[in-house]
Amino acid sequence: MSAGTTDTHAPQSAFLAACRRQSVPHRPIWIMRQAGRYLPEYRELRSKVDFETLTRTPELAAEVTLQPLRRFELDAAILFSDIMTPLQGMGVKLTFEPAPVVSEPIRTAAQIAALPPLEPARDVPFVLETIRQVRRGVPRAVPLIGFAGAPFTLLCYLVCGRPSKEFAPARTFLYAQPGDAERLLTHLADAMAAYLAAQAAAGAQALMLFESWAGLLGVREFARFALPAVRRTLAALRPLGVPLIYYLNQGSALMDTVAGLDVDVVGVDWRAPLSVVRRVLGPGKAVQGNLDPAALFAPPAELARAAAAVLAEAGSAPGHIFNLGHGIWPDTDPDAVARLVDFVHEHP
Ligand code: 1CP
Repeated sequence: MSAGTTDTHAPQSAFLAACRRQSVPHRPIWIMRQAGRYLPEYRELRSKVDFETLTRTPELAAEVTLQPLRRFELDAAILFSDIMTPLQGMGVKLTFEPAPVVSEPIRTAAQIAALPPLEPARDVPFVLETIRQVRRGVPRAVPLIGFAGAPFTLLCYLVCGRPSKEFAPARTFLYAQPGDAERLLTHLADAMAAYLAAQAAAGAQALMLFESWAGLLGVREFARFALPAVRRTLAALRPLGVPLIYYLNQGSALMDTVAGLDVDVVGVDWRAPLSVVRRVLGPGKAVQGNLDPAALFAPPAELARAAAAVLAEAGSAPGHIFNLGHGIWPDTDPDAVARLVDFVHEHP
C-alpha cells in the first residue's frame, strides 16, 4: 500500500514519517529525476514545448510533476523545475542546452556585488504557482518536495558557465579568490533560503538541497566553503518545521563533516554502503538512497538482488527513504521503475 491511499493526511505519509525517523508501514521510495525523459509522456510533451517553457508554465510543470505518480506508487513528488531557475529570476542570463549554460560567468567582485537578492514572489512566481497546482492535483495525498541547488553547486555553474567534468574554473576560484567565493556563497545561501521558504509557504512539505558537485572538493575546502553556506541556508529554514534533506553526490569522504549539520535527511550516491553511512552519521539522521541508476538496466532478478542489498545495508532502524544514488538515466525502461517500486514496497 502506498502512502496516503487510505488517508488523505499527507503528514502521515511514509515519506514524511521516515524523514522524521518514525516507524513506517512500508519503506518509502521516490526517484531522483522521476519526472523526465525516460517517460514517454514527458518526451511527448517535450517534443512540443521547450524545457524552459515547461518550467515556467505552471499547468505544464504541474502536469510533468504528476506524470510519474500516475504510473508508479511513489511516496513523494518532486517539483518539476531546475536548480538554475531561481538564478534566472535573479537576472543571470542562461540557456538550457539541455544542461544549463551561463552566457556571462560570474567571476569578479563587481559581478558578485551586483547580484540582487531573490524575491521569490516577484522573481519566480510560476514556481510557487506550480506548487499550489500540484498540491491541488496530487493523487493519493502524496507529499511534495521543493528543492534548490546547494550554494556551492550553484557556484560551480555560475563560475564555469557550463557543466564540465572537473569544473576547473570553479575550483581555482575558491583558491584564487576565497573572499569573493565566500561572498558569492553567502549571497546564494540567502537567496536559496528565501526561495525554499517561499516554496514551503506555497505548499512544499519537505525541502531538499542538491549538492551535485560535492565530490569536486577535498574535505578541507568543503568544510571551508560549501558547509558554512549550507549551514546558513538550513538555519534559516529550520524554524519552518518541514523536513530538510541534503543530497551529496560523491560525498562519501564528507560524511563525518556533514554529520553535525542540522538536517533531517542526508541523501547519498551508491559509492558507500548505507550501513557505513548510517554509522558515521549516527542515529540522529535519516538517510536517502542509494541504488546505482545502472541497476535499473539489470534483468528483474538482478535488480531485485541489488535493491535487496540496499535495504539490507540500510537496516531496519527507522529513517530510510529508498532512492537512486543519483538521477535516473533517460534511457531507463519505465517497467524497471515499476518493478523497483513494487519490490521496495513488498519488502518493508
Ligand atoms: O531536455 C530537457 O528536458 C531538459 C533536461 C532537464 C530536466 C528534465 C534539466 C536540464 N533539468 C531538468 C529537471 C530537473 N533538474 C529536476 C526535476 C525533475 C525531477 O527530479 O523529477 C531536478 C530536481 C533538477 C535538478 C538539477 N538540475 C540538478 C541536481 C540533481 C542532479 O541531477 O544532480 C542539477 C545538477 C541540474 C543541472 C542540470 N539541468 C539540466 C541538466 C541536464 C542538468 C545537469 C547538467 C550537468 O550534468 O552538469
